[in-house]
Amino acid sequence: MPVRLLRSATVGWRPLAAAAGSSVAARRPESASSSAPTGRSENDRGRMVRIEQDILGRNDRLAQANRRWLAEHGIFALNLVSSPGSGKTSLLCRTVRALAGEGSVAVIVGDQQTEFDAERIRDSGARALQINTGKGCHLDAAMVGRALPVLAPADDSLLLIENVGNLVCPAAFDLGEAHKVVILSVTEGEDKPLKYPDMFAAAELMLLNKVDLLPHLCFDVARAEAFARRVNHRLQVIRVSATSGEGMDRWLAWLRRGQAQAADARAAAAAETDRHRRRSGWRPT
Ligand SMILES: Nc1nc2c(ncn2[C@@H]2O[C@H](COP(=O)(O)OP(=O)(O)OP(=O)(O)O)[C@@H](O)[C@H]2O)c(=O)[nH]1
Ligand SMILES: [Mg+2]
Repeated sequence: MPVRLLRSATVGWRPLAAAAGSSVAARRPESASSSAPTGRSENDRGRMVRIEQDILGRNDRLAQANRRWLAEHGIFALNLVSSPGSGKTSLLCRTVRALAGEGSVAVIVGDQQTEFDAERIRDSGARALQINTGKGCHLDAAMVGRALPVLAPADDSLLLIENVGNLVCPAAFDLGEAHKVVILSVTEGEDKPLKYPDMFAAAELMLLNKVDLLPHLCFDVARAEAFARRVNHRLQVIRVSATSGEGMDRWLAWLRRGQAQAADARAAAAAETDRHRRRSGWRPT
C-alpha cells in the first residue's frame, strides 16, 4: 500500500539559473566572446570559468557528504538519467511493484514542474519525494542532501533517484549515488551515445528500454550498444521493456546484488568500528 505521508512534500529548490548562465557563457568559443564591442574581457571570462569550477567543486563536496551518509546507512543509491520520455518513471513503477515485500524502496524524482511522477511511484507502492527544479535542468547534490532527511530511507534499503529528463546536464552533477544508470529507449535512435557521450561515459549500466517496440522500428540494437561501448567500454547493458516486463529479471538481479553489497559494506564497517573501540577501551558514556 502506498505511503502517502509525503504527498504534499514538494520541495521548492532554488534553481541554478544564474549558475547555468555562467557555465554557458564560459564555454562560448573564443571568437564569440573576445571581440569588442559585445565581447567580455579576459578577466570576465576567467571569473566565469572560476564560478563554474566553484559550482562543480561545491557540488562534489556535498555529493561526497551524501555518499558518506548513504554508506553509513547501507543504502544502495542509483541516479537514473535519460532523455525525457525514455521510460524512467515507467521502469521505476514496475521495479517498485516487482520488489514489493523485499524491503524498502524510496524514490526521489526531479522534474522542472509537476508532481506527476512522484504520484505514479506512490501509486506503485513506494515512498516518493518530488523535487521541482523550476528553471534548473538537473538535480544537484544539495537538493538530494536536503531531501534525504525528509524521505528518511531505511537502513540497507534501495534509493532510486529519477533525474530531470535531459541527456546533457545531469552528467556533470554527482549526487552521491553509487552509480548512474542511463536509460536509452529504442525510439530515440542508435546514435545518442555518440551525440551525448558524457552521459554514457558516466554510467555503469545502460538500460535499453522499450524493446517491445522493436518489431515496429528500424533500430539496430547491436549498433546502439556498440556506440555506447565505444564511449564507455565497461558499460553493462540490459535490454528491458517496462511495458512487457522483458529483461526485468536481469535488472532486478543487478539491483539485488548492489543492495546486498551496500548492506555488507555497512555491516563490515560497523564491525570494524566495534573492534577499534574494543581495542582502544572505549566505553559508552
Ligand atoms: N511501448 C513502451 N512504452 C513505454 C515503455 N516504457 C515507457 N513507455 C511509455 O513512454 C512514455 C514515457 O514514459 P515515462 O515513464 O513517463 O518516461 P520518463 O523517462 O519518466 O519521462 P520524463 O520524466 O518526462 O523524463 C509513456 O507513454 C510510457 O507509457 C516501454 O518499455 N515500452
Ligand atoms: Mg518520469
